[in-house]
Amino acid sequence: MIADFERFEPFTADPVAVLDEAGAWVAPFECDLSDATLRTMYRHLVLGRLIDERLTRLQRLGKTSFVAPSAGHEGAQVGIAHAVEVGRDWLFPYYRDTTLVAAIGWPLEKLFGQMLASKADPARGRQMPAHPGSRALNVFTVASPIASHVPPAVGTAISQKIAGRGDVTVCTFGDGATSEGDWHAGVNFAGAQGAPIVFVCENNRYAISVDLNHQTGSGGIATKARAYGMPGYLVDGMDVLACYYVMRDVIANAREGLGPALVEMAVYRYGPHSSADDDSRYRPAAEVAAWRARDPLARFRRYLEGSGLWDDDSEEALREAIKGELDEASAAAEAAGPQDVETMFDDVFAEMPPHLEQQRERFRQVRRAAGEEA
Ligand SMILES: Cc1ncc(C[n+]2csc(CCOP(=O)(O)OP(=O)(O)O)c2C)c(N)n1
Repeated sequence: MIADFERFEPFTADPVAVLDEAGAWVAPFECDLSDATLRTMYRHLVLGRLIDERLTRLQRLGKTSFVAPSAGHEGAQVGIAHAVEVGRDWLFPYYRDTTLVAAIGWPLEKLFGQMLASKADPARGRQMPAHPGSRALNVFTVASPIASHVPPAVGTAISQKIAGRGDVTVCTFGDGATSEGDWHAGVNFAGAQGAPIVFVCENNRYAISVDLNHQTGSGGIATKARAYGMPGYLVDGMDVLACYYVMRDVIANAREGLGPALVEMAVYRYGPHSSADDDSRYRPAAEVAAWRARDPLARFRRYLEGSGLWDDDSEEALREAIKGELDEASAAAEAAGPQDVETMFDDVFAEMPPHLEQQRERFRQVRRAAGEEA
C-alpha cells in the first residue's frame, strides 16, 4: 500500500529540506509552529549536545563503561521526538538515541542513573549503558543485537492496528541495521500487514568502521521501501524541521490506517562509534569537518535568529540553565549509589523458586565471608 502524501514526494533523489544550510526557509509551505515550540526544539538540540559531552566526560572518569555519542544526530532525533505523541505512541529506539529520549522528557536523573547503573536507574543496572527504556513513556528498552528490536516493534504496531485506537509505533536504527535479517523480516511483515509503524534509519554512513558503500548495493536506504510496498523518504537529517515535518505527516498517515513508511535521515556522527573505537582509523578528518559545517544546531539557530527569536543572550542563558540541570541530575544519579548486586535475584518470578532461594543464600554467605554487607 503506497500512501498518498500531499506535502512530500516519496523516493526523491535529493533529500527533503525545509531550511537551507544558511538557515533560510526553503520549503513550499509555511511554518505552522509556535515561537514557543521552535524555541523548545532548539533547547532540545542543545540539551542533546551537552548531554553527550557530559556522558563522554563520565566515561573518561571511569564512572560509566560505554557511551554511544549522538552528536550530529540531534536534528533527526529532535524532529522525531516532536512528531510522536509521547505516552500514546510506542518508541523502539536504538543505543544512539540519547537526544531522542531526553527530548521526549525521560527524566535526566534516570538517564544518568542508567548510564551509571546506580539506584536511579529504573532498569536496576541490568542493561548496558546507553540502553534506555521507559514504561511510563512507552519506550521499549534498547536491544543490543542490531535490528533485533524491529520484529517486536512491528508486532506492537500490529497490536495497535487490531486495537483500532490510532496509536502508532516508531522504530529507529542505523544504516548497518538494514543489513540484518531481522530488519528485512520485520519491514516485510509490516508492509504485508499494513501496520501503523514508521521505520526511521538514522543513516550516518558508517556501521562502526564499515562504510555505506560496503553495507548495501542500493545506493541508499529509502529506496528499499519499494520492495516492501511502502513509501520511502530521504530527508536531510541535519535539518530538524525537515525531519519533524516528514515524521509528522507519515505518523498522521499511519494513524489514519494508511500503513507503514520508511524514513531515511541523512546524518553524520561527529564522534567515534562509541567510547571504544578510534574513528580516525577509518574515515578522513576532512569528511568529518565537512559534515560538522552542516551542523543542525547552528543551522536552526540561524533560522531562529533570522526570525527574531534568538540572540547571544538567549544562547548563554540556555546553556547555563541546561548545565545546571545536568549538574543536578548527574549528581543525584551518582548520589543514589550503586545498585545492590543481590537485586539480580529479583523481578524474574512472582514467587522465587527454591533453587534461586538457595543460590541467593549461598551468595549471601560468600559476601559475608568476604566481609561485605549482606
Ligand atoms: C547482531 C549484531 N551484530 C553486531 C553487533 C556489534 N555492533 C554494535 S553496533 C554496530 C554497528 C551498527 O551500525 P549502525 O546500525 O549503522 O548504527 P550506528 O552505530 O552507526 O548509529 C555493530 C556491528 C551487534 N550489536 N549486534
